[in-house]
Amino acid sequence: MRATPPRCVLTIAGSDSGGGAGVQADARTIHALGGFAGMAITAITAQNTRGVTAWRPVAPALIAQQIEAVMSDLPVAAIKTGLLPGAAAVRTIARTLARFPRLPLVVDPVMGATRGTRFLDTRGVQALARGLLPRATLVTPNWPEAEALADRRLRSLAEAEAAAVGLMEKFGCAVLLKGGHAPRENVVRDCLVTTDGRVRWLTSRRIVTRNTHGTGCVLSAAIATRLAHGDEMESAVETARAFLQSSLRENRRTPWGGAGPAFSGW
Ligand code: PXL
Repeated sequence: MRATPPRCVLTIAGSDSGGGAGVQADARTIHALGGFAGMAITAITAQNTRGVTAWRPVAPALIAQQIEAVMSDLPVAAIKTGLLPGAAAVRTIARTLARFPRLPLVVDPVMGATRGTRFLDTRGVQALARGLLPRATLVTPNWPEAEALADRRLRSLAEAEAAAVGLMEKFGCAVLLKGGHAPRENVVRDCLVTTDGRVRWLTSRRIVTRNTHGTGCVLSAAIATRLAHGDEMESAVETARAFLQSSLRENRRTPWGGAGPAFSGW
């Protein structure tokens, strides 16, 4: 018996048929960290560890109806967004979430798949910047996504840090710029800028697996779950990074690799 019920977390994200990313990775992560996952599916992808073979967006009105169904019933304590399939979907989601201004919102600004498929075009990125990021508690761009949001190339850690600070000032939310896509070295350097202006570099050893798609999904879902439990931003990010690293290490033993927690008991 638990003394307290699990905290509900709503993930607004795409479905990955291979289970590596999207709502499938989010749900495993949320459950592993003591949460309960509600899910609003934004797109359906046909994919496996080798890549995306087809995908279709879910109509914005149906995305909004899923969000409303969850929010009108479950006691949601934090929200995360992942794959958003275009400007219209972003605008509808921003409008729907405006009714819940106090809930922590983690935005993973997914623009494409690790292996190339593009999900969000330039208009979608603009809609994200106008509608959703000003409402976010935290945005978690990888290096290329930060370049798109800041509208400039990032060629050094100093430029990355300046861009992360600039995004925090522009949108008024915390920024976690993830270094997994940054110039290759055997450490991963993430830059966290909180809304008090504090900058912290978080480093960890790079963990190589056969297939690391879904790392961003796991990280943002883990942060949202920790925020749902009442953690401060810095501590939520540290716990989520440690969780992702242990999941990656664990998944080196599966034949297919992968980012999220494999399954309980593995
Ligand atoms: O990792 C980005 C991502 C998010 N969500 C879904 C995806 C992917 C990448 O493939 O398929 C559903």
